[in-house]
Amino acid sequence: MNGKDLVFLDNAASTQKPKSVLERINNFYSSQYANIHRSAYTLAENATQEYENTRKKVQNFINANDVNEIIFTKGTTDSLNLLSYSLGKYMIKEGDEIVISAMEHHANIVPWQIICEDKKAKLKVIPINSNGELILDNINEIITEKTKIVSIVHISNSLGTINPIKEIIELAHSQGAYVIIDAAQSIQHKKIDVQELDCDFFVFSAHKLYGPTGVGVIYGKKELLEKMPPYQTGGEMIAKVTFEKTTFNVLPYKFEAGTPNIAGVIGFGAAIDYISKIGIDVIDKVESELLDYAHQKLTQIEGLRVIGTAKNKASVLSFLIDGIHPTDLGTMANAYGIAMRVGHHCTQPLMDFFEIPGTCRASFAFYNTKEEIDILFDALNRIKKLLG
Ligand code: C6P
Repeated sequence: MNGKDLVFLDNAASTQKPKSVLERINNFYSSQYANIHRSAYTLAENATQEYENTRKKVQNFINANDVNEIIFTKGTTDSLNLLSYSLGKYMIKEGDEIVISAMEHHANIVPWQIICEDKKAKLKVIPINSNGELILDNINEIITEKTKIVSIVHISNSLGTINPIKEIIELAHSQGAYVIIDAAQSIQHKKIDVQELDCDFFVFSAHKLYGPTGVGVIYGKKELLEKMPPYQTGGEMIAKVTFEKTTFNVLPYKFEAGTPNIAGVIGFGAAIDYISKIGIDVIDKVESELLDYAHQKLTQIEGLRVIGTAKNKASVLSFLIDGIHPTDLGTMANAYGIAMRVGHHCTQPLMDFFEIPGTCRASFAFYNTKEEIDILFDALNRIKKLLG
C-alpha cells in the first residue's frame, strides 16, 4: 500500500475476510445457486438448507434458546431500524421514555429520535465521564417505570469502552423495560450468551465478524418477536394474502421480506465456522495484548492524548496529537501504508462531549501484530516531526 506493506488497523469499521468465506461464497454462486424458501427442486432445497444452517450456527454462536429467534437483516443499522419501527408501533405511547447512552452510534440514536417524535415519547441519555465510562450513580432517575426500551451499545466503536450491560439489563427489567444490545463492536471480541445476559434483543453485523457485508442479525426473545408487527412487507413474510386482508408468516420469516442476501448469509456461516475454530477466547486474549501494547507504546509519544480511557476496554484506541488535525494524521499515516479511520466515527454527540472534531482510531483484530503497532508508532513520530 503506497509502496509499503499494508497495516490494516480499521477493523472496527470492517474486518478482512478469510479465504474460507470467499471460497464458500464462490462455490455457492458457481455450483449451488438458487433462490430459497420457494421451490420444490433440489438445487433450491439445498440452497435453503445451507441458508438455514447459518441460522443454526448463529443460534449456537450466541446460545439462543430457539433457532427462530434469529432474524437475518442487512446489518446492525437495519436491525436497529427494524426494532425501533416495530417496537415503536407495538408499544410506545405518548409520555413513554426510551433510554440510550451518550456513546451511541448514530444508528442507535436517530431511529429512536424518530419514534419519539412520532409518538410524543421522550429520549433520555445515560451520561458518561471524561474517561468515557457510563455514569450509573443516578441511573434510577433515568431508567424509571416510564422507561419502555433501553437500547445500549455493548462496546463503544469510538472509545472501546466495555459497558456493564448485565447490570443495565437487570436494572431495566426491574422497571419493566425491554433491553436492546448493540453488539456491532462486541460480537467479534467477546463470548456472548444471550440467555445468560437475559437481553431482550441483541443485534450485530456479519461484516465486522469476518463475514460479508449486507448481512446482519437480530436475536430477539420469541414471545416478544411474536407480538411485534412486521417491518418490511412483501414476499416471504406472509401467510395468506387477499385483497381484503393479509396474514403474516411465522418467525423468523415474518421479519424477512423479499429475497435475502442468500450468498452473504451462507458466507457468514463459513465465517462463524472460522471464528469458532480459532475460539473467541483466544481472539479476545490476543486482541487484549495488542491493545495493551498499543496503549503503552503510543502514550510514549509526547502530546498524544487517548480519547477513551475506561478501565474496561476492548480493541479500539482513539487518539489525537496536539496541534495536528485527526484527518491530517490519518492521511499522512496512509502514506506509510497504515489504514486507520479518522473523524467522528458516526458518534457526533460523543465528539461534542469531548469538544473535539473527531479522533484518529486504530482498531485491532487478532491478525494484527505488535510489529504493526511499532510501524504505527514510528509513523506517528515522523508525522509529528513534520506537522507538529
Ligand atoms: N461502526 C465504525 O467504523 P453497520 O454499519 O450497520 O454494519 O453498523 C452500524 C454500527 C452500529 N453500532 C455500532 C456500535 C457500530 O460501531 C456500527 C458501525 C463502524 O465504527 C462504521 S460507522
